[in-house]
Amino acid sequence: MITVSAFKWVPPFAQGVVRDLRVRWALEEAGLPYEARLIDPQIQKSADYRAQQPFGQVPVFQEDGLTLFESGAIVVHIALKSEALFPKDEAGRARALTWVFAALNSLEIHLQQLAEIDLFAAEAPWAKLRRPDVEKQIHHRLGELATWLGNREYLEDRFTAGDLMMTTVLRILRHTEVLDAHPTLKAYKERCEARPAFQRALAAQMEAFQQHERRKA
Ligand SMILES: N[C@@H](CCC(=O)N[C@@H](CS)C(=O)NCC(=O)O)C(=O)O
Repeated sequence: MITVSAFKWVPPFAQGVVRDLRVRWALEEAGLPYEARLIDPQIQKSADYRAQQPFGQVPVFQEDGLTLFESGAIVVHIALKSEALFPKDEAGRARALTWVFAALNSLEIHLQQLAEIDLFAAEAPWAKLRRPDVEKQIHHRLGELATWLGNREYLEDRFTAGDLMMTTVLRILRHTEVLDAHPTLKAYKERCEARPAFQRALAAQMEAFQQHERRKA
């Protein structure tokens, strides 16, 4: 059985964007059953967990003695097993992989900076100075992405792991109104989020948090 590590609970600002969501979504698209392995800060710090994820983060993917970390690597590993995520032809697969990297390397690094400023340092003087430039750079990148997308439904000629990754990256902006300035990207993100596999993955992540909250109440 495939297992995916995920947090027992995170504060509301993080619920629905924790990175095990990408892996859950990929598994749902591929039709591969899995179990979530819920962890807490104590497990995160443990030597056993660090042997699986050197930084103590989620997600960790385990299957038949194979242990993987890094959501990008895990999604690619799953995509290689399923035509639902990677086209069968070599060129199509390479293009989809390109978009996985673009999401993580060309978009996420900028979007994550904004999230860290807003969610962890909003009142810090350095953050107030830095934020306008970060937001400007994000609008620039999103404008370029919107130009690429044009009237297409997806980044290539069909849904792939690249769209999965790009959607989860665009969700990092959900605490802002930044995407409102890029209506085609907003519609693209919502189109991908409307997929039943995404809805199941999101519900599964949220269910763990809700269960934890019910137990605490
Ligand atoms: N590059 C890693 C990032 C993983 C990551 O940032 N995980 C966060 C949750 S979204 C985490 O575990 N944070 C807790 C920590 O860093 O201690 C990946 O994509 O898997």
